[in-house]
Amino acid sequence: MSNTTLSTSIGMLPILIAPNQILKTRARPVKPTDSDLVRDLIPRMFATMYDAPGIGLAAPQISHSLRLVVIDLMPKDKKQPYSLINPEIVASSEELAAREEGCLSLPGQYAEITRPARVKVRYLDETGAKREIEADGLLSACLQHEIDHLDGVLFVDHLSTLKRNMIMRRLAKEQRAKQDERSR
Ligand code: GNR
Ligand code: NI
Repeated sequence: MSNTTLSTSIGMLPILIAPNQILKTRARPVKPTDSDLVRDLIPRMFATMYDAPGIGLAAPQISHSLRLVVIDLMPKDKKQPYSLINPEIVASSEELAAREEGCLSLPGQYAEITRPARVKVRYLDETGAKREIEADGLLSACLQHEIDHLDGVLFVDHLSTLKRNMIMRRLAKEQRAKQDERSR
């Protein structure tokens, strides 16, 4: 079996790399008629995220402009998977927190991002049940990072134009070098 066939059969999906118009677009809400699609996408999004590896993945990153996110912080191989449909931040703390962020759509790029320290997020789980999470620390940053993706926002959009341009140029350069390696 070819490599491409293997990743397809396991259900993994290619991750879009910035700049890409889908990553800059506000995703549409999931509606009841999307249930078959969402049931198919959730396990494939987890497979893609664990393989990457990453701690979160938003549907626009796999070319589906839908308000759907998966998260698993995976502390010492204890899996705590969350599937979030139509997640909304309903409260944010005044207090801010800074943390180093990365993104599977900006591979190899990292920056310290300041965000509200705590958030309350309302969403539907994979069974369609209404849920709420109150998060701080890494989960809070990850929830905000993923919900940003649904609004067409990347972590670099929280930086100055100068820092954002530096990161985007470095990413383009590294991606060109990778492409050159592949075509050699
Ligand atoms: O794997 C990821 N790590 C991460 C670290 C700090 C804050 C957010 C994240 S999410 C990121 C995976 C990703 O790109 N999700 O969209
Ligand atoms: Ni990301």
